[in-house]
Amino acid sequence: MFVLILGAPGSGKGTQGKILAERLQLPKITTGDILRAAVKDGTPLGQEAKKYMDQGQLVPDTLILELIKAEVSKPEAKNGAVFDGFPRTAAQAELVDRVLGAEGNRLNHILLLDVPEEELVRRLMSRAPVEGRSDDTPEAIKTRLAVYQRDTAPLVAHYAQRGVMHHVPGTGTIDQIAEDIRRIIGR
Ligand code: B4P
Repeated sequence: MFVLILGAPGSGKGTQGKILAERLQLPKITTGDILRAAVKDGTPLGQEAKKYMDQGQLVPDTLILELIKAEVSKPEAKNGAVFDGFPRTAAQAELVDRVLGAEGNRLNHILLLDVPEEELVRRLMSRAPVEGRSDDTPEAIKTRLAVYQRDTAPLVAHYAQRGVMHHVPGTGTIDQIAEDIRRIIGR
């Protein structure tokens, strides 16, 4: 089973993705974590990605498409995975469809976490002193929310046509939201 968790920055994708992947015993593929590890290790990808991430901009598709292809093609993701933080652009969505389709697979469930913007900002600002992420500054948060509306929100309309998208209210407790997701997926 392939599940995509879609939502704005701060909507709880990482939080719910972890719970879901553990429950379904599937690998979780999180482009944000992979990029942050590359930045930490100072790899060529990390050095380039950092310039965009610190500003709250998306890392360009030219840098990220190969990374996504490699992750989605890994043997451990052959029978399913939870995708968290990608696809974020039309080109990434097209690539995911192509790589899954080549193996006769498709996205089975798309979960859209709905959270109002004031709550998103509150969560990201309260995380800033705890995790020390360089993109949890007021300027970068503003940019990330605007980039989400511009580049990622259009994917919602694209996926809505497939009939596998579910809106999940993302403002309850973490456990309530996880329970909603369990009910939707049926597992
Ligand atoms: P990501 O790591 O994906 O960061 P994000 O969108 O801000 O979401 P995050 O996972 O941190 O937050 P979450 O909603 O789980 O991307 C970071 C950057 O990497 C991007 O800006 C971009 O530059 C780059 N990037 C990543 N993927 C890319 C791609 N595919 N293409 C191009 N660039 C890419 O949770 C936020 C907070 O809310 C948490 O602190 C959590 O504790 C809290 N929370 C969760 N659920 C809650 C609840 N129910 N109630 C209260 N708080 C809750």
